[in-house]
Amino acid sequence: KAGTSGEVTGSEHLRALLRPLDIQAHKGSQGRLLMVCGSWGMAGACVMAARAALRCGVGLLDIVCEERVYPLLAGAVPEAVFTVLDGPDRLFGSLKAANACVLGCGLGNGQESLIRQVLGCCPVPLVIDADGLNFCARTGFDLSALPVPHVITPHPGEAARLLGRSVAEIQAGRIPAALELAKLSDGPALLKGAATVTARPDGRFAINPTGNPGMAKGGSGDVLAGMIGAFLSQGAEPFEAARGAAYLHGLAGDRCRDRLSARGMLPTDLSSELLEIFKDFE
Ligand code: NPW
Ligand code: AMP
Ligand code: MG
Repeated sequence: KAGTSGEVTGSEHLRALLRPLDIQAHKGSQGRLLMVCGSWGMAGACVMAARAALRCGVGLLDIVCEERVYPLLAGAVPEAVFTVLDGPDRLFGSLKAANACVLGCGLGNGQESLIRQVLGCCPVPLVIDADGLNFCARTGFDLSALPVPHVITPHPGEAARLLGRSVAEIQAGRIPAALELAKLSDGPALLKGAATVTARPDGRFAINPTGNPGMAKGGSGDVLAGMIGAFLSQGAEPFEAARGAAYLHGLAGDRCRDRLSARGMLPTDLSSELLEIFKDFE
């Protein structure tokens, strides 16, 4: 289509994201990421996103959550600092302290006011996934009006909701759908699935060559959202953070398949595999 141009993401794009650590690095210089994720019944989504972000090197991880999931999350992610929500003031304080925020994984559809507050007052770059996207589709929230850089990460079901189409229609034209999503949100849109497409509003897009059907398991997308959030919090440009994280996520998936089998590998294995990949980049 006129005005569009695509390329395949390669290891050079990942290398550009994985800058060597400064000898003077301290936890305050390695990215401070806030997660507004997880709810009763879906605490695991937050745990998987959080662990993936930590494996990508964030210096500080903050998690905002409801009181009843706090004990679960705190037990599973001891590195994180928690804010148990009891009002908008505390939420704003957490957002202001962060360098980036991940919104939506495992939030469910009962957290409208929390999502509205984050979208309304977040002063830092945002990754919007899962129920953050479902909220926008349901309420017609205008993503293009967000005043901060933002990346949206729909799977084909979420993309169908955002564009008011069927999953089959999205899958029949994945590149045009990703480009349309990028225009709709006025920011990078990452359409997940085999051959993930990351598109920009200006018509440029990247196809991801890594990944396999062993990743088609609940939780894989939560891992990816945490990884993108980590790179954003470390100062990466949003499109580069998204396409580089997709490549890394798929590479971890391919290595897990080779080591563990496509059938048996789990989303949590992806985060562990990152350790081995990073050793090759250091
Ligand atoms: P169908 O069936 O083909 O019409 P939902 P969710 C479609 C959290 N999680 N190719 C497909 O539609 C998430 O973070 C929590 C084609 C499918 O049925 C969310 O907050 C976990 N179609 C929440 O759960 C682990 C595809 O979308 C439908 C497709 C709901 O998220 C799991 C499902 O989408 C989960 O991550 C593809 N590649 N991918 C936890 N442990 O806490 C998706 N579809 O209804 O948005 O449900 O993705 O599970
Ligand atoms: P979600 O549906 O949000 O859990 O996201 C699933 C993640 O797994 C996305 O990053 C997908 O791109 C990836 N994934 C799922 N199925 C496949 C597949 N068949 N090939 C490659 N990647 C996949
Ligand atoms: Mg998901």
